[in-house]
Amino acid sequence: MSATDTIVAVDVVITSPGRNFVTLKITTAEGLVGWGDATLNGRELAVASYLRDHVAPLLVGRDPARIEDTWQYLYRGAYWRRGPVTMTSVGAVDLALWDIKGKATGQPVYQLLGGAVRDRILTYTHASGRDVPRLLDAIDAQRARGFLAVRAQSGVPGLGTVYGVSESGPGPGSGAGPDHARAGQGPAGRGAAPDVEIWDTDAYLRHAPEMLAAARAHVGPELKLLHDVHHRLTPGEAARLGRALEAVNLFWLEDVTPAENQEVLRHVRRHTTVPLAIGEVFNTVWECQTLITEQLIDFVRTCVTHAGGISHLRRIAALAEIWQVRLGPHGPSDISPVAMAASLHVGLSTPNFAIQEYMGYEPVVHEVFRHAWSYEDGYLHPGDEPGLGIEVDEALAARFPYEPAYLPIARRQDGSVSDW
Ligand code: EZ4
Ligand code: CO
Repeated sequence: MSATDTIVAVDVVITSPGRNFVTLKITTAEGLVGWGDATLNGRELAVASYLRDHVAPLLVGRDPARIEDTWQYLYRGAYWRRGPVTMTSVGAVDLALWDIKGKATGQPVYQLLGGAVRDRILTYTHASGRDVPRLLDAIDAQRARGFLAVRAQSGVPGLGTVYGVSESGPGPGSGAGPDHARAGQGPAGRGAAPDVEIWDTDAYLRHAPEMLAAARAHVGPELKLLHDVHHRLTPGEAARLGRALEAVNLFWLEDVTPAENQEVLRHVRRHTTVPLAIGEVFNTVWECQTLITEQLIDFVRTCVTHAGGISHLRRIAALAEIWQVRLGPHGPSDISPVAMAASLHVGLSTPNFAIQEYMGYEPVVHEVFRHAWSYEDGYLHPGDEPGLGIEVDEALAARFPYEPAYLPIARRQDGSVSDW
């Protein structure tokens, strides 16, 4: 890429190999191609339109080397800013430009970010079961594939389908090799409208400590155990749950409350020492600011694609580092392997990066998005290909047209809508 290279094309690729992915492709005059993930689960077409209709025309003719200036232009230059649709779009552009800079210089992106500070990145995966025995089997299946950290979720007695719990037995990964981990439960069900699940906080609070104590007793002291509450509790309930879980020695308890109100975490913090992780639905550093600077969380979970790309995730990491908060980014099967690549380049080069979520992908997703990153024995590595290390098979992608799909919504026993 010479100083005179310019962006000549900006395309949005929508593909649905089992689930929907939106991918940004930026092409330069010198023939370099950069890829970015723009997938926002259940709101895919809003991001596609934002990119196609409002961003692509502004990028053509710009210098692809000016990553930071382009970020400032799209974020600070826009009157309407923040929010998941905007920040996922900005993130996709940022990823694609880092990919181009890597290819232009022949370097993997982690080298451009300062080089490796670790040899490999600890990862955690999911295990779930309709009941505790099935959960324990699912945990065993993930341990057999080498995972050293596992997120445990189970059905709740008296309730039907519970979010994050696979209906189909031993959880993601059954039958697939560890580098082809599978997403057993699709968090977004295909269909014209969201499924409805019934939620009962009291039933959950009676069950969760028992379920997680059983998991700890089953696996022994070493395996890292995590649990996700998906924002369903009040601060008081969260504090009580945290206390009840202290003997389980969790690696983290995730998203205990809807954290728009960052201050409520002060209450949770005063009452329990359980490590807290929050942030997968946050889109900027400002949404984490109080949580980080008051040390109200131990791990910040912002996603490289939904929080404005590599450039912005690095800023969140830098603020968090000062306050001894570590990164544990979101990595579900509803972000594409392009986002996973970007997260791993940040992970290899960021001192306070603790762990990467890795739910895995169906085999066909690994074929559409060929990637240099790899999984081995509980750890991930971004690989050493120039840029992000991604090749998208556009012909294969074109064989899987978009299908509407939504995350479920939760209603309480009385019919009212529950918090996510
Ligand atoms: O619910 O990615 O920690 N991981 C999670 C995920 C999210 C989905 C939402 O699209 O909570 O499973
Ligand atoms: Co989560």
